[in-house]
Amino acid sequence: MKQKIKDFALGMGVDDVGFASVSDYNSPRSPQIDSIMPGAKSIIVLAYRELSTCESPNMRIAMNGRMDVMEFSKSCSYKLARFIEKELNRKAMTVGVSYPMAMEQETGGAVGELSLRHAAVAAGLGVIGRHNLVIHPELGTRVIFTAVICDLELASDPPVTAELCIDCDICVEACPAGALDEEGFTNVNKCLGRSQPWGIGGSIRFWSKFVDGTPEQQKQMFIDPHYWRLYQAQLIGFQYNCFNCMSSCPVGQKK
Ligand code: B12
Repeated sequence: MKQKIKDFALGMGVDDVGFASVSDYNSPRSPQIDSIMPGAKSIIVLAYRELSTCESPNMRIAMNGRMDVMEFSKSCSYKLARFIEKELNRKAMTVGVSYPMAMEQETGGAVGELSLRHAAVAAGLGVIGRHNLVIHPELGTRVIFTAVICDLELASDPPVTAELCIDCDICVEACPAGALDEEGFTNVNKCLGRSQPWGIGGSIRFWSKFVDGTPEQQKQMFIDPHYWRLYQAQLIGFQYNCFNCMSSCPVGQKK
């Protein structure tokens, strides 16, 4: 059964596939799987190579590469879930790259429904590196995940036991926000402030200033490119302005 699912996924162009039994998924800060899908038995994790766009000094090009993966992955997850429902006659639910996300005060809007890093590690797709990202044995750090949760009983794939992170600390030095200074923990506020300047923080700051401004100041704020960037981000979704921890990692990269 696992081979049938794997062949289907790889046939669509997914780079790698891993299986995790729900009992092997342990992400203490994430919601219980049952709250997403009662009766879920397994998580199928799909891995996609991030293009070299993440190296571009032009952040629109870097983000466009991410949006390509997101669009492609959406179609792959959906097709795999349909395959499980139509061909295997079982229930399946998809988990996307990043959003929609719970926007609750308790989580600070920074906890996904399913932790794809914990799921990927449980599904034998890699190990966590110094940058708190999953390093895949072949794709290195340049890997993005989605998942399909289903009620098929599938055994977990063997975990990756090799220590893939080479402790070079290049990611730590490359982080412009110092968000990785403390080992085993990404400082969310530091990362967000630098990586999503047109995200919720930027939006709140803009509108808070706007409501206190005079009509002339408000007019100036609307003709400032900062507002145009906020506007664009709101139209097309989360816009990352930094990929350094991912692109600087030398593991698995061609010289
Ligand atoms: C919210 C979020 C963020 C928040 C971070 C919140 C957080 N602390 O996790 C912000 C906006 C800061 C962020 C930044 C980035 N993100 Co992000 N993010 C997510 C998202 C949507 C949810 C993560 C979540 O639920 N976190 C809450 C809980 C689970 O985290 P936690 O337990 O506190 O995790 C900490 C530790 O436990 C440890 N950790 C995490 N997983 C595991 C697993 C094991 C086994 C162990 C031992 C430890 C460990 O790392 C964390 C350090 O604070 C996921 C998608 C998803 N649904 O999983 C993508 C995701 C984690 N992001 C991803 C990426 C690529 C990025 C960025 C590079 C941004 C970019 N330009 O793309 C940076 C990287 C920052 C970094 N180096 O840590 C990828 C990671 C891919 C990979 N190879 O690992 C994911 C999986 C998206 C995807 N579908 O591929 N992200």
